[in-house]
Amino acid sequence: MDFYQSAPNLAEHLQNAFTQDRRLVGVAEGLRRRLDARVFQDVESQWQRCGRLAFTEWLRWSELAESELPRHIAFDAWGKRVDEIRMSRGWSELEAVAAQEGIVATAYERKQGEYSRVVQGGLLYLFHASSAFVSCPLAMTDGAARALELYANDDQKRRWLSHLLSRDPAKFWTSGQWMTERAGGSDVSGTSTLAKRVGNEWRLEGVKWFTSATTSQMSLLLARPEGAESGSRGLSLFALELRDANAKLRNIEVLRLKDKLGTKALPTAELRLMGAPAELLGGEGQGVKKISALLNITRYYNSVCATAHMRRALDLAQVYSDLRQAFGRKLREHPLHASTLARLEAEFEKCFDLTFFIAHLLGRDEVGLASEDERVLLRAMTPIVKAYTAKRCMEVVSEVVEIFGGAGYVEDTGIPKLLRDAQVFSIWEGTTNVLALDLVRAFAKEGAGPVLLKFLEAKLGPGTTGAQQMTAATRAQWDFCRQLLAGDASKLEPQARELLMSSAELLALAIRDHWSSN
Ligand code: MFK
Repeated sequence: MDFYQSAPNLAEHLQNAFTQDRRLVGVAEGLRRRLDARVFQDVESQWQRCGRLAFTEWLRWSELAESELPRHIAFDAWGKRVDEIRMSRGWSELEAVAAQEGIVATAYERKQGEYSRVVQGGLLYLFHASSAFVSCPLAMTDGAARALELYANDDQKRRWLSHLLSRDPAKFWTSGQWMTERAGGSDVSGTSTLAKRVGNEWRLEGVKWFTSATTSQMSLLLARPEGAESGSRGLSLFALELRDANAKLRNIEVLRLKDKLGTKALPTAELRLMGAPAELLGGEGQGVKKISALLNITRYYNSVCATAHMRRALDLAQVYSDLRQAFGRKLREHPLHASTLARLEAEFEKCFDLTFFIAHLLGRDEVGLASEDERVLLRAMTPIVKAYTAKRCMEVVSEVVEIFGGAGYVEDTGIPKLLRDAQVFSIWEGTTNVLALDLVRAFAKEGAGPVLLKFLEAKLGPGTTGAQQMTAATRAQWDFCRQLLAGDASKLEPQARELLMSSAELLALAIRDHWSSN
């Protein structure tokens, strides 16, 4: 009889993305000890429901969104410019799910106090890998909500936060974040979008080169008010509503959709602003500083999504290891295969622990409970964890492709897509080098070096359990970091990347027991 390999089926073999995930269950146990019983019960039952949906309904919607890619309809049949972005039903259903589950709202309702970001992180983590990258507009929506919370006036908050934080799909809006331009790229000092005063209004003119939430209802962006100085210091933060009451773009033209390596279901476009009406946020100036509030949230999302992406790839590899027989036994029964899987799981666990630790710090900061040291630690760990999880994600997913052998290289198994999508995490919201430089900025401007050193000393210094768990490799990283962190922050740049990666390894060891300790 002919042989056909059975495909790994997540719903059939693992049932629930929450209950089968030892790390997430560990966080839930930590929350059970820390939250009021009724509050915890609601979290647990929501995570359980989402864990089931992630392997069933949401997965089917995401597959539909991936098979019906976004289309830009520039003109109608009669030649009138319409600039419609046509999306799959799968995409709309997933946006509705995101609103209903309160993936953004949970962080602002703050029902779980300092743990609200952890609860939200769990929801996003369960959603991401079956979301066809609806997680991307959610990241920007959340970042926009944070920037509005910090910088908008009462009227702007009332008009916009009520949409961004809604759980009603009919009312829910997503927001874009438009920074990148043709000349500038990561260096926003080259921003050429001009903001002109026309009567009492601001009107924007320019081209935005990467806008990943083209179907959003609003966006935050950087522009230079007429007459403002050149360079990044002359930029201001603006918000605009993209569409009028008839859903027609307001003085915005879609130039084209990007043909990207991955994230194909996500409509990323080039846009021309032709006098688009906008509003200043928090007055003129300090645009980069203000949009950093948004960036730090989207970088946190990037960490959660990269970690979730790794988990999905590993789930498939784990199932396949039980299904596939080669050389006389299941893959899992081969010692080399088992040790390869164990190494990948260990990489994933470090990423998971770092990500849910910063979720806790972020939640503490947002409810005003973080100490000054914790605030600075969060500032330094945000770029560290973003860059580290992105790089590990690519390595782990690439190994998973290998685990599937030839099948991993064939498109309709769905495995190659995982690798293409993994590459985005190290580019989106700042490349590894941009983040290493952001870490140096945190050292130079916020004194993050001594704070990080003090934190690591307390967890890994002589006599601690962390010290006993150190391997020769982490001990060498510890010596390297100690020397650099105690030195002159202005000389760190050439070694900033090694410093970031080594700090991540040490931090992962330091906070490994965060959820199991009391
Ligand atoms: C999933 C879908 C993917 C779809 C495809 C995606 C492909 C890629 C698409 C994209 O374009 S994503 C967007 C990528 N772009 C970025 O993430 C921006 C990268 N560049 C940076 O992050 C630069 O470091 C930065 C623009 C911030 C540098 O700008 P500046 O003006 O040269 O920085 P400067 O002068 O050091 O900082 C200005 C102020 O902001 C300072 O405060 P003060 O005014 O008080 O001195 C800084 O301390 C503050 N600041 C900067 N970064 C900060 C920050 N504060 C807090 N946190 C930060 N992270």
